[in-house]
Amino acid sequence: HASPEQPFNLGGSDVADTQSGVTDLKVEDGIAIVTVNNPPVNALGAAVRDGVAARMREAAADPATEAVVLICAGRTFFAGADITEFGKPPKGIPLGELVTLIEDMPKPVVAAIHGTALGGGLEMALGCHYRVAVPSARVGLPEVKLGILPGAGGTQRLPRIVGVERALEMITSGEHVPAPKAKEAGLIDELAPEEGLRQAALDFAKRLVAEGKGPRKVRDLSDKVEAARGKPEVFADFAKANARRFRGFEAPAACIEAVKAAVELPFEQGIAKERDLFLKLVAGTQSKAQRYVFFAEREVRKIPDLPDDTPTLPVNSVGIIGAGTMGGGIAMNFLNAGIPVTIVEMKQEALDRGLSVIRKNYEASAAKGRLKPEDVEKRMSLITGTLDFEALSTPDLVIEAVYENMDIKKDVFRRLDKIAKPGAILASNTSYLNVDEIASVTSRPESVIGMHFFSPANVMKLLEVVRAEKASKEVVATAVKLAPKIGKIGVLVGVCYGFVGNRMLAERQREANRLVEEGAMPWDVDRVLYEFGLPMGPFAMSDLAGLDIGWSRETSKGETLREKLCEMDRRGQKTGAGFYDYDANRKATPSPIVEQMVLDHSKQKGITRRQISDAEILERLIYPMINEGAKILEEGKAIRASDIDMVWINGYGWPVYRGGPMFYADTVGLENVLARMEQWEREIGPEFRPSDLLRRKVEAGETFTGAA
Ligand code: T1G
Repeated sequence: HASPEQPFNLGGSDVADTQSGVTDLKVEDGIAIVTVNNPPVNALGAAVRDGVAARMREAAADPATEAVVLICAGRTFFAGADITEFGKPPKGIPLGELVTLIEDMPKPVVAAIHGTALGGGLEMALGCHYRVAVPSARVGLPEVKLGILPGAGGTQRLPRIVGVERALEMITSGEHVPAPKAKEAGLIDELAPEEGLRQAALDFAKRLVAEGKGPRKVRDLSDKVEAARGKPEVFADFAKANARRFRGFEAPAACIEAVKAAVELPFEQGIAKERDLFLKLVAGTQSKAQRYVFFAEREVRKIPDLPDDTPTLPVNSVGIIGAGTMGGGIAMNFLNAGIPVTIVEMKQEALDRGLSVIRKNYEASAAKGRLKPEDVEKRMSLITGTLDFEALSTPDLVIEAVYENMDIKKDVFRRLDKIAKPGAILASNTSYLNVDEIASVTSRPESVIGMHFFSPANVMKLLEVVRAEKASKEVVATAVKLAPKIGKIGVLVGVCYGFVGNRMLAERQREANRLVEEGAMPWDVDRVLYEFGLPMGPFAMSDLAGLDIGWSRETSKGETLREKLCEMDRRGQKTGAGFYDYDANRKATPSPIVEQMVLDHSKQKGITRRQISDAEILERLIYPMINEGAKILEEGKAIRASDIDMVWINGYGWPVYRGGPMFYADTVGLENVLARMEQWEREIGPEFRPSDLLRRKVEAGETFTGAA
């Protein structure tokens, strides 16, 4: 599709020639063509809205104009309201009023859609009387992903065209619907040739005039909303069926309420209801968090000393060492992007198992309809398994995913250094270890970098790109730019133990274990984090991963709860018991055995247990993470606070509606975090010493993100 470099070829020179930032009107054979050009995505900022309103009024007043075509230059039709305007004093004609102005035009208005008509963009198209699109176009109402809902009539007009159920799905998921499917749903009237949208829209408008077809207002269509009248269960059932997906979010429930208003209320009152719900959400913390995340996801690509035009190296082939869980998951990311992979193992049996797991994962996706069967074969055809280490002499990028042990990794890199082709990028998937030390055993430290994938590597979006000291700018820029190409959010981090994510996780883990010794039960800690919005707490996570990772009977000292559980063969879900007891369906219940073990454990350590409130549990788990994040920023191991938040949202499932640990700290108030850390430093120990940056921020009355 179109990209910033190659604007979509709409056909007709005038569209391409429209000056940036203006809204142009030209009349051809009685058809007024209103062209908008507001790069990069034709966001509906105040100037654009006022421009379109003025052109529409001109077209309405011009007796020579019999119909109107609304089209955008550049990459895409309107991609929505201008999100940067939110939270600022309103300027220009409100979007809802502009949509109504278009709908009330005395002459038929045709929307000509390419790229993505999203949010306010689709609402503009719904204000038009007819819609023509190229097959590659996509339409949607993704406001819910910003913690809001369509605020310019989308919740009232969409159900009138596609029906209530489909509208509920589209508005609460924010999905992008391809134009051909949108046409089947009645959203698009005609598909235009990819290279001839402008002419097709013009011809469509001329036919309307020739056939005497005037404006067709969506607001007047009522049969689909009337059909749902008197069936309140439709909305209750939808909410129930999606409760898990909506857990913790405020916007989806408001979306449902707005669509319900489209069914139960006259149009104008439905619009008023939508407005009320929108204003409440847009002012709320959740929407601020989700808008912050939208921009943070794009900020991560911006590296101060690596301008956009930094040269990069080609990555047309990838070698992976190790076909275990990580190696196989990593391979899938490249296969999904159509990049061939050579995967190397030491034993045939491990190689065969690794390849069969990859195939099974794809077949499972195909079984769920997420992948066409032919794509399974296509992806599997791109991977070559071998025991021959020499096969790594050709790939542009080699990633080792071997056992997390420095000596083993050094040995692998010594061997790689001897055979990898000149200029190849040599990456380690290490989650903690010092990448500078790994680079030091090679003759090409400028080519060595960390690429830390998160398990399951084919699912988690986070990729920590670890910037080794001697890595060249080209190698770093290549790895950062590679991330979005393989569907990852790539965050550039510095070399330190655990980089950003796991270094902060260690703080939470230590406090989780301490809280259980002091008086909480493992299930209390898990519940508090689950209710906060994380997918699961640390103890449930340990049971899932297996308590015996890195544990062995020979070396076990039987001191920690985890070691004691392993010694009792309570190794987690896989043994039916760990911190929790599991039934045949792996449903977890708190274990009386573990409860007794915890009480004994505290006694053994001479700790008098106490009742610990949920609030204290939450603070003790999260504030030390925030403090560690501040240290990471101070040490320059992350470029910006929002990068740390990207790590936690995309690597650990931190709830997007809370913006990430650093954004959350801003909502709590840094002075409160500081006060607690000082209290615990006095009461518990020096590990709670507040970071200098945290202290400085509080003294200066500053925040980490400036977005809360
Ligand atoms: N407002 C302001 N800036 C935007 C923007 C928007 N809506 N969409 C994108 N940008 C910027 C983005 O920050 C980036 O900036 C550049 O454009 C390219 O974006 C009333 C209230 C359209 C699919 O949620 O999904 O309408 O980093 O890197 O990958 O009901 O942008 O270059 O400086 O993402 O090709 C609803 C959001 C708004 C769509 C293109 N609309 N945008 O993806 O490029 S709320 C959305 C996207 C609303 C009404 C409500 C994607 C894209 P920079 P990009 P891309």
